[in-house]
Amino acid sequence: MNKLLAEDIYYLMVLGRAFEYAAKEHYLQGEISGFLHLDIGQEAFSVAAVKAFAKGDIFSTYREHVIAIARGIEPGAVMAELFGKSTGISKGKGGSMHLTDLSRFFYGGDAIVGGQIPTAVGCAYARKYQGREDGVMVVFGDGATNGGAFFESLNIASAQKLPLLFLCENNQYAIGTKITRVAPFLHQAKKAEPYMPVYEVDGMDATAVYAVVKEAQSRIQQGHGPIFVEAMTCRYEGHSISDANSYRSAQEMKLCKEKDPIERMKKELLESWMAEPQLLASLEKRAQETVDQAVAFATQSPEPKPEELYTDIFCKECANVVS
Ligand SMILES: Cc1ncc(C[n+]2csc(CCOP(=O)(O)OP(=O)(O)O)c2C)c(N)n1
Ligand SMILES: [Mg+2]
Repeated sequence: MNKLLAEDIYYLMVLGRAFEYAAKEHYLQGEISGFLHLDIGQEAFSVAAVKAFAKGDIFSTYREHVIAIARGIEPGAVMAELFGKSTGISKGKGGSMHLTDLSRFFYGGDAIVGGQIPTAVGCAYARKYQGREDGVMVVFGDGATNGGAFFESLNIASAQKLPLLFLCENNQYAIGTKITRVAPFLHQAKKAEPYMPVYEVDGMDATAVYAVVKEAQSRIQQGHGPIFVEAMTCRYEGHSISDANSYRSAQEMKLCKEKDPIERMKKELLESWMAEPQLLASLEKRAQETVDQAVAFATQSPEPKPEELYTDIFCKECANVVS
């Protein structure tokens, strides 16, 4: 970590939060439809992990807007995707859970909980076969670690020494179900311990997340096989826009927000990196302006044309197989 990178991470976290609040507002106004899973409170994890995992392939959960932006996708192209517009990163056909940009080695989210994990294993196998060294990172929630495909993926990735970083975002909830009701322990890294080295990190601390993911990527690049990192986080909103979050007490939410990752990074910038308060204010202003422009871009963009309905649905070869 250096000062410039710390400022960039701070900027992206502020941008991510402003983006999510704007998405919420426009959803409630009826301009966005379908599912919408907000990342508010978890920005340190989403931004710092992606910034640390340079160049490699990234597979994400459906809670992915901030991850996609941190990977370098234009906020306007993400917002337009949520609006279902033709200028969206998936041409308006994917929506919130399917932001994909192959040019950035970002394969997007998956609406099937944990569905991205075996896909990432396949990608890691391919990368090893091709002799590419950057490695693959797959992001998933605590709830996804209860699925069978997760354990199968740990098993085969470990047996084949695949260059794969399993990155678990443990916000302690799968929709409204507390993880300790459906798993025998709070920390899900325990499940990976028989198979590979595991790391635990405070997911509300961007600097710590950055350091752990950087170290993990460099280790998987050395060919020793997969690594499991678990980051403890806290989401501020309900599971999705249609969840009122009524299963968490005011006290639990208060404790959660006391660890706010943006405030923490700001403090670190001011106290450890001697950042100028004016500089941080200008980053905050730029982040809000960028989000406003993203909304304007999405609003003014055209709908996909009806003749686009069947394009980009299957690759050409797959279409031949299907027909
Ligand atoms: C295979 C499958 N089962 C159930 C669902 C319904 N579902 C959607 S999100 C979710 C919770 C997942 O929780 P977690 O993995 O912790 O991710 P988080 O939402 O906390 O980021 C469930 C059960 C689904 N989409 N796919
Ligand atoms: Mg969860």
